[in-house]
Amino acid sequence: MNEQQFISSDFSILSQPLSVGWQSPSNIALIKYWGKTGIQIPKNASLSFTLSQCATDTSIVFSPLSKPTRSVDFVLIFDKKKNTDFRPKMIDFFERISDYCPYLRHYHLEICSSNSFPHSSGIASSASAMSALALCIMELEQHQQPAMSELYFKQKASFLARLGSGSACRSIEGPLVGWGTHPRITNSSDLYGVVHSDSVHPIFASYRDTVLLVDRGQKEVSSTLGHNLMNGHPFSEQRFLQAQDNLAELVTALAEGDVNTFVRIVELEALTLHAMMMTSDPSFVLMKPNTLHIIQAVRVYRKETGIPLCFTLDAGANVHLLYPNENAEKVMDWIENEWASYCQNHQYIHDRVGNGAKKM
Ligand code: 2P0
Repeated sequence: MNEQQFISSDFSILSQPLSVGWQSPSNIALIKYWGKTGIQIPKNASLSFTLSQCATDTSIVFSPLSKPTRSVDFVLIFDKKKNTDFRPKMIDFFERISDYCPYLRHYHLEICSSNSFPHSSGIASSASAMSALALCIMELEQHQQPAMSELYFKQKASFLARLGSGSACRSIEGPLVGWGTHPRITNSSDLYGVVHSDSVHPIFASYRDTVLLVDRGQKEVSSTLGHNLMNGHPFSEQRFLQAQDNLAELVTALAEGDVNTFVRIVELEALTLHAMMMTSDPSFVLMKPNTLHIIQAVRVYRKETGIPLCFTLDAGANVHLLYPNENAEKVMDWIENEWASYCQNHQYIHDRVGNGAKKM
């Protein structure tokens, strides 16, 4: 597939309003995407677990207009209130996808959205939000072109989501999604995410992710700024090569059920992401003291119990704890007893690996 194949040219505008709705989950990268080129083309391949509890619900009513507008005509209701904060990002998104979805200018869009996780929790919502939006748009496109294949529907949804926010292209399906060309991910592409469908040991199909909300504050570094800091970074080229190697090693570990290698690579990826930000110019320290407390305790806990609990991080202070389902009871007790007090307002979210977005 290349970009041209995602241009919709043969469509007929619906005569009646259409209501659609999708629930899309967040995802957590095991191999991190950090550094991009062109329009949302990743510098290295990434691989993520799709989550299930942390999700965005979006519904759209597409009402046909008597004549097309110059730009997409929309109103956004977020958490039941009219929202203008996200408007600039949405305008950029509609602009970016306009060549691929020219039909959008023939409708008024009433978009209603809400997150299942607490507002301003510090959990990145752009992945779940942009993927839910892209799926709603694809459902309209499918009504206009009923012969569309399921494969095209998902690929284009991921392609559009990527143009909204890179990591969003990994939130359409699950449980493991790769994005970025890589020899070990079958049919991988820089343009959209694909399910990592090769052999994966059952232990990873039911993995748990508990997100410890260490810091609920505003993101200190926007992802756009963060990705840009990789341009001209003295270690970036080496990092991009390392990510490709780490992904290859992780794919083997996933197939073999090798949890020790999984733990080593996943933690290395998280710390490398933060190391890149600490060594960029300007530099950023996004971990908080409690982030480090938790990281150290995870390593001690693993040594003492033999349970393969590990951590990963996004571009912020919150910690994702990853562990097999079979250890869930013990790890959840440990979290409640030891770590709840380190989280802001005692907040943490128990999540698990999921299978992707659902139609509402
Ligand atoms: C990831 N992150 O792979 C990495 C790891 C955060 C840390 O992708 O500029 O919001 O919209 O393409 O996807 C966050 O960046 O960036 C991200 P844009 P995005 O999940």
